[in-house]
Amino acid sequence: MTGAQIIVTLGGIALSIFIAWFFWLAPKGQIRAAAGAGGVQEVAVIVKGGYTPDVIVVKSGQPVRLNFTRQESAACSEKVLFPDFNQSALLPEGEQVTLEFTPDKPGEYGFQCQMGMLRGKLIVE
Ligand SMILES: [Cu+2]
Repeated sequence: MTGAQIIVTLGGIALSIFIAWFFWLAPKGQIRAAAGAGGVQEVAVIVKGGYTPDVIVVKSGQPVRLNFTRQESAACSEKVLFPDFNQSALLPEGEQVTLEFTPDKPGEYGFQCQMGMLRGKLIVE
């Protein structure tokens, strides 16, 4: 085999492994926030019959910015609450609403709609 063939073959194998991981092993709806410029950990959350992603992993002591976009008109999801951080926001349909705060203690913190029917979890490491 030539070098190029080896690279293509290895690339194919790596891709297969990634696809297997992605579909069978990766946790569904969980995301690890990546810190962008300025060290803000930014995550987009879609609100539609639930929160996607509904498990968000962030680092302690760094600001977190959550951009919620509600893609439904059901009254249930019109407000999102983070009781542990004293944060809440109204989510008008189709509008991006940003919540920003800095978790300073590792732990697991729930977030939910105002009736507690939709739930998600913020994991602070
Ligand atoms: Cu609700």
